[in-house]
Amino acid sequence: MASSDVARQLDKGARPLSLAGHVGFDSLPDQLVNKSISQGFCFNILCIGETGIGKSTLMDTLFNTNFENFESSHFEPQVKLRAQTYDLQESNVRLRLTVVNTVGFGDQMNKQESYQPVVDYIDKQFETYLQEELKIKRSLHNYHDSRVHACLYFISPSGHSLKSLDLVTMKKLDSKVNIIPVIAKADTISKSELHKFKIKIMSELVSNGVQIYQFPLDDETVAKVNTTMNGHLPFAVVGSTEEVCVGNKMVKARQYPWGVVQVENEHHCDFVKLREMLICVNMEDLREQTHTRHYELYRRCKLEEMGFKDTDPECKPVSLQQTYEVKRQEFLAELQKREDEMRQVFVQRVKEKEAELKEAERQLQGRFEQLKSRHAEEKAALEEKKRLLDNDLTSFGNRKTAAALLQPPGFTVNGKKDKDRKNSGFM
Ligand SMILES: Nc1nc2c(ncn2[C@@H]2O[C@H](COP(=O)(O)OP(=O)(O)OP(=O)(O)O)[C@@H](O)[C@H]2O)c(=O)[nH]1
Ligand SMILES: [Mg+2]
Repeated sequence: MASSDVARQLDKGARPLSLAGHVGFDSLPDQLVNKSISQGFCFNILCIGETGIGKSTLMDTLFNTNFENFESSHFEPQVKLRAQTYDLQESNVRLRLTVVNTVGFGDQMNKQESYQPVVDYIDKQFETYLQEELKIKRSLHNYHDSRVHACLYFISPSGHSLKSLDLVTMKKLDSKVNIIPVIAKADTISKSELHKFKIKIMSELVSNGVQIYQFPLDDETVAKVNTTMNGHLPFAVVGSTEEVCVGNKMVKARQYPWGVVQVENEHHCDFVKLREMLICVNMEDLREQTHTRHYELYRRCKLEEMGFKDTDPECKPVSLQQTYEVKRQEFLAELQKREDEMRQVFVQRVKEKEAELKEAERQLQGRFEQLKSRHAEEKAALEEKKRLLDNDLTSFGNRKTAAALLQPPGFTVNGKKDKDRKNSGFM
């Protein structure tokens, strides 16, 4: 146990005792090893780099196998991610390896959003894990962890400087994943240029505040080698699945008209350093960092977004249960408030509608009264006319009677007319 751990335990009041004989808990590390071996391991690598930069070749070279490789076109409308999972075995250790490749990275005219699908992919894996963790019935022991443990960022061997796409992407990812930058196709750059290029890249990363993964120094057994390797970053790598005869041995190499670049020769490139650091020495640290640093950050932000906190505004610790209760009360109060508001709005609407209906009724009544009075007026006028006509009729009847009385007997209006007609010669 490290001395700092002992000190921490002493602080908490633990009492050191010496054992009189062997009890057997010194087998705990062996128990852990056995358990881990039977469970198997899982490791996920994300390769980010332009189309054709050598991602697949490097993966094949690293794991000494032939993964399924699809050549990407340079005409993808946007960046996509393709994940493939393989079960590998070395001695009695099983490794479930997922290789995620960017497809179409750096091929679009507008590269502003190129990093977004990568960020989304990483977040989605964290989210899936978080959802599993938050389940009542969790099955984390046989859960296929798809969180990205290492991100190999392939830098183009231009010898100049990083592209803005590289800086922007790495900056967006450095709090989410362990970034290990590598200079791809390092056989295409001369030794002196490579040295300068490495220095330039590191200074650009520092000046832009990009945090790349540093091989850990807290474990004494690997602190020395890790310190040396941190000084070699970014690794300049060469990939090849071809074997060339060098001396009397077949080695992985790239053969050119002027010579052979041996992948595993440390004078030729940093491939061995990368393999050593990524697979042999720091694979477990990469997995641990992913869980304790990057996932923890994602989880914290997500839970805070959902309103959970460890302390109240007065910095007193609050439990999840208390936070939940407060949230529940807030929610119920909000619900009640909304209900009251809706009720008020409803009452208001009913009142408005009632007023509208009353107004319409009043208008209708007014119109009815108007029509009624006009009708009465017209009726009175008609009655007056009728009365006058009746009067006329009566007086006419009277006059007719009077006229009939005044006529001499045998005189008729017709007789007069007959006579008149005879006189006028119209017969
Ligand atoms: N000079 C040189 N060529 C390499 C190296 N690694 C790969 N290549 C070549 O580069 C070409 C593309 O390699 P891939 O490994 O398919 O590249 P990729 O990044 O996986 O390509 P996509 O998946 O299509 O984006 C092939 O012709 C490889 O032989 C290297 O280290 N040096
Ligand atoms: Mg590929």
